[in-house]
Amino acid sequence: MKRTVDFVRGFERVVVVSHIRPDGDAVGSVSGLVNFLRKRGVEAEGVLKHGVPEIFSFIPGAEGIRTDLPEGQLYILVDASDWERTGFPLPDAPIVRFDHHLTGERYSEYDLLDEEAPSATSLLLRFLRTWDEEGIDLSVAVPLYVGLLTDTGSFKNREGERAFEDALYLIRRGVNPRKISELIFREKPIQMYRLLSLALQTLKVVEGGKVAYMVVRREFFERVNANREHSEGFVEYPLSVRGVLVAMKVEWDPEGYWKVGLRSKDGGPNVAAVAEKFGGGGHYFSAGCRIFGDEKDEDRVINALLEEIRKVLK
Ligand SMILES: [Mn+2]
Repeated sequence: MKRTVDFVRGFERVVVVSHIRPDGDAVGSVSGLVNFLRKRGVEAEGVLKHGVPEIFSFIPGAEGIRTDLPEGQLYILVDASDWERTGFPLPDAPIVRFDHHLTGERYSEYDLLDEEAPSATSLLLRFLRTWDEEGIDLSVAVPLYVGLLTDTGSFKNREGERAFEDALYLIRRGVNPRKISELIFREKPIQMYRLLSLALQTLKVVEGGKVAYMVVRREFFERVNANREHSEGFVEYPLSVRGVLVAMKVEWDPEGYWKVGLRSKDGGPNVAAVAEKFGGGGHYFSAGCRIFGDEKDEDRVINALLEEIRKVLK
């Protein structure tokens, strides 16, 4: 931690980048780190290829995140297992990776990888506390809290103390947890529920009640005038069926692939092993992958996934 702080300190122009189709942890990591670096006098830029989802636009600094990759002396890759996930070509400058995923690429001896961290922002919090605790003001604490809250599924996905210790630390820095939860979970656009009502009609429970899945088809988005942001978190619905151990959401992405989200409950199998079979990755209880192909392949894609799920269920 200390060596990485000293390394990053040596740069004047730093670019912070995370993955395509960013979630709360990606937006929180980029905004929190950029806000901190700017206060330290570093010329920092935050980048997300697909921009900031509307639901996270309240995060301090979100409005300044760019969708193109600027020149920098150092690139910090956050919450992503490899640079390819940013959607940009490799830059001609050093890269360091701060991440909490099990798998992926190493970029430098200063990479910070901690699979125990409940979110990338939790790892980032340790980094920033090592650098200068006084720099963690509300403009840094709020984005870090958003990453922690969303990546832990509102603390449903975590056991042990760390996520709660981090939350307490950030609350003591001024974060209002009720207000942030309301902004994220009680300010949903109505299209999200219209899309959900269509997707729920595809909900199936198989494998003797242990596996549930849901499909989000292209026509659903068109029928209710929804966009890709509106299906975020849908995998929670098949997962919350009583008795289910493994859940998946299978969604057609107009860029030409099936986007698959996988979740496992306490006592369930490692879904990262399933995602890895299809070139994806993630964590034991939460993983994802992309399956390239045709929109008409829906049944074939689902069957291939179910076959791998059956193997890890044994
Ligand atoms: Mn994350």
